Amino acid sequence: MQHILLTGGSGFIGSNFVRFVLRHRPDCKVTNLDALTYSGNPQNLADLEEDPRYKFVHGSINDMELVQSLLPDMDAVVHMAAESHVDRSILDARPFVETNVLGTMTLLDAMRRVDPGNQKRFIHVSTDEVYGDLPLDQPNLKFNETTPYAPSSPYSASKAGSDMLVRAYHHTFGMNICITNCSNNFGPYQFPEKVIPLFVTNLIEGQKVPLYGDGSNVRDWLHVDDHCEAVLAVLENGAAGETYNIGGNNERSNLQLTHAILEVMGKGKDMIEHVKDRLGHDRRYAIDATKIKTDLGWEPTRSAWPAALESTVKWYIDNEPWWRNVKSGAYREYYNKQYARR
Ligand code: NAD
Ligand code: TDX
Repeated sequence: MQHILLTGGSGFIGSNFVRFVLRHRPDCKVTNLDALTYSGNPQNLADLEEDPRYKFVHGSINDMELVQSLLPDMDAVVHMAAESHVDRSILDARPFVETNVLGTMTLLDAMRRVDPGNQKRFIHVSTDEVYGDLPLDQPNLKFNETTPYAPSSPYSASKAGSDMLVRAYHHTFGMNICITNCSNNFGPYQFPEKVIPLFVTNLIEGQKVPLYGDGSNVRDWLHVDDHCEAVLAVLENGAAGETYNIGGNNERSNLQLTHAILEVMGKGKDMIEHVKDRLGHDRRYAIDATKIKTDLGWEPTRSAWPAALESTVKWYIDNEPWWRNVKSGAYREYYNKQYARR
């Protein structure tokens, strides 16, 4: 039996990962260490409260003593805890450095103390944004594992910093690590500050959708369950010290995405509100996922549109109490601050 310490398991990808692992590896146990920041929500895993294979620990990855006390029972760490939203990093970069850089370093140092022989695996879940962005007029260009890092937002700079630390701890101390760099995820339980759940829930509420700039920016959309499957494949079979890019092979401009959501929801283009662009807005992300396919046999099977988008929209329609609760209180303050300026 494999016992995984998952950080950030109460967030979007983390909660989907807990469910995915317990469904596909019934012998596994998962302990979720989560600080329950604004994006961490115990409701995301309410259905697993009675499952003896799942345990929740409320705490921060920056708490060295706590992390050290948890590690001896674990076979592996899957590190997802982060400040994850680009727009918030533009408002205030500090929490991004504290959690993404210093928090990752604390985890790595705790691993070294508890596991000096490097028996335990450490999977660092990162983003394609560390590579910067691609031009819109050269569709053949994609990020691969040798693309130089060129992060352009405070968020991606903090993730790049954490990736570099993880690489350095492998090089210097021989730690048994892998890094995954993934494209934009979508699916159930995504915090509605991210574009798909924001647009879908706005439309259910009868509000317009705020499209940044001219909507020409391109993202590569991956269903969260495809991402979870890829992370599990890396955990089980990835080679120590290696990086794996994970993508959906599903590029869309934000305008195409918005039109697709409007169509699925039966709404007109009059619901689009063009607002001021994001500062430093990356133009295009695109992943070349050849390495993970060749080495680990993984490729996306759940991300194809329109089916994957339709089922995601349906999830938000069917789970209105979940997102109404999330969109109340402090979130409203953030939303008003974010969009009042635009
Ligand atoms: P999220 O914001 O939904 O969840 C983050 C979780 O981390 C929350 O539960 C939060 O409470 C927890 N957390 C934050 N600070 C913590 C701390 N100090 N200690 C313990 N827990 C803490 O984010 P997400 O979208 O699920 O992203 C998960 C990971 O995947 C992140 O590392 C992100 O950079 C990466 N990623 C996300 C995407 C995407 O499209 N969402 C794509 C590629 C990579
Ligand atoms: O209101 C909006 N209007 C809009 O046009 C929002 C919130 C976003 N957008 C645009 C900006 C981006 O081009 O939509 C695109 C997607 O935006 P986000 O959902 O904020 O995602 P992005 O900035 O691309 O980053 C995401 O993918 C990589 C995740 O948030 C990161 O955690 C991940 O690393």
